Formats: sequence, C-alpha cells, structure tokens
Amino acid sequence: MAEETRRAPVLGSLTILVYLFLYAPILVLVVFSFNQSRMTAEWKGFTLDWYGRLLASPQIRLSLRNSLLVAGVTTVVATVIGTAAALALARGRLRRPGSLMALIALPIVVPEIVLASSLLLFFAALGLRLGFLTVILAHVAFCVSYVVVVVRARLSGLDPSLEEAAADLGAGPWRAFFKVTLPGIAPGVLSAALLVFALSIDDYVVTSFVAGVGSTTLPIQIYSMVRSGITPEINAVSTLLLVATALLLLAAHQLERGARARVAAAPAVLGLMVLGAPFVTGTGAAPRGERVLNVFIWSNYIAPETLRKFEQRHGVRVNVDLYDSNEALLAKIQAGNTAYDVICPSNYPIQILLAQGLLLPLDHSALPHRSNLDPALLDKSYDPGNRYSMPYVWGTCGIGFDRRRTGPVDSWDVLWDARWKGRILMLDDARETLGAALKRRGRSLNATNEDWLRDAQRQLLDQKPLVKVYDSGSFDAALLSGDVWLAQGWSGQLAKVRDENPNLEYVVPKEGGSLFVDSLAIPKSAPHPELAHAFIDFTMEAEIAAEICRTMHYSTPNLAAVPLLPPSITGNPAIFPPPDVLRRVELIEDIGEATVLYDRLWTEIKAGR
Ligand code: N2P
Repeated sequence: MAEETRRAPVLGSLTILVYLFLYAPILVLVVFSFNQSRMTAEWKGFTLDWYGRLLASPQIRLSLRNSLLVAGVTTVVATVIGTAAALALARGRLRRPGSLMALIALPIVVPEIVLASSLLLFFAALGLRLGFLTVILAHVAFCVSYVVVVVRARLSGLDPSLEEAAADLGAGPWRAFFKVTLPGIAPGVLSAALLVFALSIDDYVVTSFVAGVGSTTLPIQIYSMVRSGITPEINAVSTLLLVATALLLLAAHQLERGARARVAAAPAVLGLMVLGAPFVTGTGAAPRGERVLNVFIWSNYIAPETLRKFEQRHGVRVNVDLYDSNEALLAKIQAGNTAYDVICPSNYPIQILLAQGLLLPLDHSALPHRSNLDPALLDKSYDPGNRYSMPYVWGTCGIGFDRRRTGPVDSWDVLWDARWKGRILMLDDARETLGAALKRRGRSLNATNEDWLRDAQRQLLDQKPLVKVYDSGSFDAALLSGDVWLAQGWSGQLAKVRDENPNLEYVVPKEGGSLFVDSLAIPKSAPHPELAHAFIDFTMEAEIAAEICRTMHYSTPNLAAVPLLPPSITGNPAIFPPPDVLRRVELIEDIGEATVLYDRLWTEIKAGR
C-alpha cells in the first residue's frame, strides 16, 4: 500500500506525459482552426471564420456527402454480414472455427497498402469502373472483420441455453434469433456498427486506391487540400472529423461497457449531427443531373478562379483530382475505365499512352484557339501533328535555394554537399532524380546504359543521408517554411515562392536539367469528350492562358497570352528561361524497356539499400 502511494505520483505524471505526447499535435490543430491568421505559425486572435467558409465550400460539402453515403451503406452491409459470420462461428457446427476466425481477422493485420493494391487489382480484373461501388465494396471488405470480433465477444457472454430454451418452447430458428439472440447481443452489434462507421469515414489509404471520379471522400479531399498548402480551413474540417469520430467511438465504448442504449445515443447522435452540419446550413449540395467535367491534373497547375470561369460559362461543374508524378497518372489511366475527361501528361507519358491506345484523337475543329500556340512547341516527336494533345504549360527542373543560407548555387553538386545535411529536398520522381545524377556526370538524362544508371543510383544512395525528404507535391512549401534550404523542383512553383520570400532563388544548374512540356489530352474512356474539347479550347484562349501563367508561374506555350503578362513574369528567367538555359535543358523521353530498370533502381534507393 505504502509502495503504491509512493509510486502513484510518478506513474501519474508519466501518464500525463504519454497523453501529452499523443494529443499535443491534435490540440495544436484544433487551436489553430480558430486562429484569425492564415499563417499557421502565429496566433492573431479567435475566429469562427474558417468553419463558416468550410460550411460554404461546395467541394467539402460534396466530399462529406460522399463520405456519409459510403459510411452509411458500409455500416449496414458490413454489420449484417459480420454479425451473421460471428453467429456462424459461435453457434454453427464448424470444423475449424479457430482457423476460420484467424482468416476473418486477417484484414485487420494485413498492411493497409497491401489490402489497397490487391483490391485495386481485383476490381481491374473484374472490369469494374472505379467509383462508389468499388469504394463501398472495399470498405465492407475491411470492416467485416471488426464486426465479427466485436459481436463474437458479446456472443460468448450470451448463455446458449437461452436460445435452446426458446427452441424447446417451439420457436423456429428465425424467431429465436430475433426474440432472444439479437436482443442479447444488440449492444455489441450497435457498437460494431458505430465502429464501422467511424472506420469508414476516416479511411484514406484504401479509398485513395479504389476511388474513382466523383467518389472523392472527405479524407481524400483534405489530403488534396493539404497538398496545395495547409490552411485553417483544413484544420477546421479536420477538427470536425475528429470530434465526430471521437463521439461515435465514445458511444461504441459505452455500449460495450453495458451502458443503456439511451445513454450511448447522446454521443452517437451528437457525432452524426456534427457531420450533418454542413447540410443544414448554406445552400444544398450539387444538384442532381448537372453536367460534370472530370479533370485529372498536376497539383498547382490550375487556379480555382480559372475553373469557376469555365463552370459559369458552360453551366457545368468541374471536378478536379490531383497527382504529383507521371507515374501516378499512368497507373490510374492504365488501370483502365477511369472516368476522367481531361488529363495532363508530360511529353514522355504521352508516348506511352499513345502506344497503348489509351488516348482519344482530338477533333481540331473544336479547338479553334490552338492557333494561339507557339509553333515551336507543336508537332513534336511524342505526338506528331498534335493529333492527341495540346501543350498546356512547360518548364524546367532545377534547384530552388535560400540564398541567405547557402550562398549562390550553380551546380547539382550542392545537393551532395554534406554541409547541407537535413536541409535538402529531392523530388519523389525516378526520372528527375536519376536524371539529375546523370546530368551531374555530364550524361543524358535519357541514358539507358546500365553502368551509367548504376552509377547514378550509387550517387543517390550516397546522397540519401543528406536528404530530408523526397517529395514532389510540396517542395515549394518546404522551401518557404524554411524546413529545407535546397530543393530540387519544377520551375513554376519555385518561381512563385520568390514572390513571398525574395531570398529564394531558382537555377537550372550549369551541367543542365530537364525540360518538360505538359499537355492536355482526353482518355479514350472519357464520358464527356465534347465538354473536354471545350475545356481544352478554353485553356488556349489568350486571357485564360495568361491567367494560368500569372497564377501558377509555369511558362505558357500561348503566344497570344504573352503580351497580356506583366513584365515581372515575362522578365523572370525562372518562368521564361533565357537562351543559354534553354540550350542546356533536355526533354525527358520514353526510354522503353529501360523504364523497368529506372523503376527498380529508384525503388532500391527509396528502400535505402
Ligand atoms: C506541378 C509539377 C510540374 C510537373 N506540380 C512537371 N512535369
């Protein structure tokens, strides 16, 4: 006893420390969701503004509606199947209930990413179009296990002789189930249902694999917002999600502890109300039957205001999904049956998609503004005659750096300089990273010579201890926040950070860098090819192309747009590179079979071999 009292304060403070460790980040997020300032780092006073904006944002409302739909259906289906399975395991005459149970519990322990990719493969093999159905099937697949575990635990506490007595008194199996078994296990079933709902509402990994156009759920929406910069809106929506999930779990927990349903109903209803709030306020979700254009494009490639203009002009809604690598784009399009109408591949993936017959030939008569484009960027080897693609933006890959910290930079070597350990960011991109290492040795970044490539791999492995992160989505933000001082990255975003911090500069190293031309194209499976043509033509209007260049800072292939741009843009060498830079950049090309080698080398680098 005396010992216990002596140990208690130590244990108590340890416990507090553990909880602090667990919850401090969440607390910060919640606090900053009420911060007046847009910058995350400083407190400027209390406001509910971000919640207001969130409730008014059509994208968030739509994704929340999708999440609720998916979670609702998943809850019903998974709970029914899981309860039936638990009953069979507990009461049925099975030969090996133990191994069956282990099999059922497997999805709980299998790495989520494995589950996700196998589900994607499975759906592709079945020829299912990715969308609500696939998301719900996938959620049911991983939620059933939890239901079985929870309901089975409850069943084991239910005396089977009660059911036997009911049968003796003449009740059939169904009657016995509904009159005796179900009321006995109801708290377990309800708590399992709440758990499923919370799991489904929260899921990111599996959903990101199997979601298609129009089935963007709230977590996916949050992540794509994060990639264009953490804003207080994200903190606000995350806080709502957090509160709702916590309330649902609290209700589930109370039920399991044997609380009366009425007691548990309070947090459950409250949790659902938090999620339902956006529908009670503001205008309704997107009306049914409206026309939608589905665009799949690089992050930081088009501004919301540009999209609004197209929506208003055509009375449609534009649905935008983002990616950060050509490989991610290829994976989605090659999985087949996506419902994207417009995509934005770089030069070399166009070659790959064309060879696989995955692009729709363009109807040039529906693209009158193509006469605005610079002939120097047309009729390239990756798409002769531009039969399948129209250049959208172009740019270079180089190094962004904080001049105050690093001094002037002119060579790739700086990214191998041990002085900058932990302050270096590299793109998460096989062709760009291996390409930089090849260039550093004065070689072509389209090299297929195995020895050269092995040497490039060696260099990147040597460099790895210096690298803080491999990231293609937010290299600009990392530089701006001061997290890194040197970032391999693409010109537009690196030109843009300079507006906010004049010490940030961009250089294409003297050894040379890559050049990309990213084009708009229409997948063969596009459901709205006409609207897709209208969109591509819209982006080639001089005014619109100028707006895209002004807001995104990637170079425009649109000659008619150039006179509409301010000198701060046309005179910026990061956006409009001078001839000496253009002479030392090289277009990344499809290297055919060698792609496999690049991928393998890159995977090994990331795995750190
Ligand atoms: C935009 C990245 C530029 C893409 N976030 C380079 N092809």
